[in-house]
Amino acid sequence: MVVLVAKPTIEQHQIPLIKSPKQSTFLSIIPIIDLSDPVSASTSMVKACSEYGFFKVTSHGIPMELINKLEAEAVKFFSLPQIEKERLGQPNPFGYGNKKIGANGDVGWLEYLLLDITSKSKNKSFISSFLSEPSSTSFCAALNEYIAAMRRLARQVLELLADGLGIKQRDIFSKLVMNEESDSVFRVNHYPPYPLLQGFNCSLTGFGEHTDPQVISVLRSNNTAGLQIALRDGSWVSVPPDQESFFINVGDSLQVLTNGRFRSVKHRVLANGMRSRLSMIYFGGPAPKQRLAPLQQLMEEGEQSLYKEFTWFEYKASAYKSRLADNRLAQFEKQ
Ligand code: GA4
Repeated sequence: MVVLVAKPTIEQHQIPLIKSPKQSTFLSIIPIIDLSDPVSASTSMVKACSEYGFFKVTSHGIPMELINKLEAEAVKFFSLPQIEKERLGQPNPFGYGNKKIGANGDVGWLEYLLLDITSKSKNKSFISSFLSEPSSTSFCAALNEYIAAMRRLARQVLELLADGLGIKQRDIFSKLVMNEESDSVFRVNHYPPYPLLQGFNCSLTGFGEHTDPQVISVLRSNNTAGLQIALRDGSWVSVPPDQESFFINVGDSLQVLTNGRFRSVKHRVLANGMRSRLSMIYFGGPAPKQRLAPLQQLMEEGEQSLYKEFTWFEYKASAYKSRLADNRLAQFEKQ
């Protein structure tokens, strides 16, 4: 008997296609910050955050061994049979997710693990059931060690940013994400290959365009391209992958704290079709009751706040009602 199985079509997944980037968009304008020279790092970081809201850090001191260990555990997890991963339930928003991003209809060509890493979190049910499987002990150990390293790196970057802005209180930004109640998230994204697209000159949307709501995001990916950032003129630039460095994104909260001096960068990921991409992102967020408003230390005489006051709790509640591409800060802007 011959069983005809319909070839999976792109439309079937309802995932938007994007024209593949020209090689020229890879021409790198991405600022590279060498952390071994803190004085020049702080000045160039401020420039990068104002111009792009994005930069790459080198000489970060995080051992490749630790990075590779977590990557290998993640690859092992995503290689599990689909049924086993699905047994973990639907993300709410934390957990294992496949193609659906958030709760409002966004989709992408990826599967992911989204973890609540707030130290005081009571919402640990997903992590504990997932991590209580004997097979995940080594994943759990690698995650804990890696997340601790991400917190330290975020702290270092945020302190250098305070230095670069000439703020005496070095921990003005970093204390927001180092606080025990800081609402931080960790995400591992796996963009599987999609070879059927070969020859079509287009890519599937892996993760649609958006800005990150938190203060800062620290991303590391394997050597597969896909990440793009939007410049001020709206054009997209491809970020050449570099598995030995970390990429830093300014989030919406840091844009507010700096009264728009720093730019929360719009970014997206294209699934390139031929090779799988794996990225691991730490999102450093404030505590729920943290009030978000431009820092007094930065305001010049007569300068008005661009934003109405709000707490991270309020911002997050409204962010979770939004679609990925929405301008989430718009409703908090002063007219
Ligand atoms: C974007 C940044 C982080 O990945 C994330 C995402 C979150 C989710 O996947 O649950 C959101 C998205 C992100 C912003 C708008 C809402 C919430 C999906 C979505 C449609 C974990 C986050 O904090 O905000």
